[in-house]
Amino acid sequence: MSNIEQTLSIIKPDAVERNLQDEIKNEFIKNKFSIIKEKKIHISKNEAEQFYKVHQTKPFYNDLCNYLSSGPIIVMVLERENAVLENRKLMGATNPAEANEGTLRKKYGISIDKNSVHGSDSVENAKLEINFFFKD
Ligand code: IDP
Ligand code: MG
Repeated sequence: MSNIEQTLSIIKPDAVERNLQDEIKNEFIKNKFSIIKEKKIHISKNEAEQFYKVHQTKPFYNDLCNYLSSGPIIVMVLERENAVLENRKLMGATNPAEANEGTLRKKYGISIDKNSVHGSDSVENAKLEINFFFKD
C-alpha cells in the first residue's frame, strides 16, 4: 500500500549563507522527494519563537530562535512515500558530529545549532508546520 505524505523542510541560515540550497534540493530530488512548494523568506524572531514553541522550555530556545531568524531560509513542502520518516533519515542526527555518513547534516552541518536543515518529526507536526508557512 502506498503512503504518500508531505513534510516541511527548511534549509537553515548557515546553509543558505554558504549557497548550498541547490545542492541540498538536488539531494531531496535524488532521494525521490518532490518539492511541492518552496519559498525563500527571512522570518522575525517572533515568528521563530512561534515555530519552535515546543522547545520554549529548553535552555537553547532563545539562541535557536535568534539563529533561525538571523538570515534567509528556504522553506519547502516535500512529498513522497513515507516523507516524514524518509526525510528524517536523509537529514541524519540533530548533532552533525553524530550523524551517519551520507546524511545531509553529516555532509553540510557545522554544529548542533548550525545543522543546515529542519524536518518535521511526525505527520501531525508536518501538517501544523506546513500550515504555519503556507497558509493559503
Ligand atoms: P531536530 O531538528 O533534529 O528535530 P530538535 O530536538 O527538534 O532537533 O531541536 C530543534 C533544533 O534545536 C535542532 O535542529 C538544533 O539546531 C537545536 N538544538 C537541539 N538541541 C540542541 C542543544 O542541545 N544545543 C543547541 N541547539 C540545540
Ligand atoms: Mg525537531
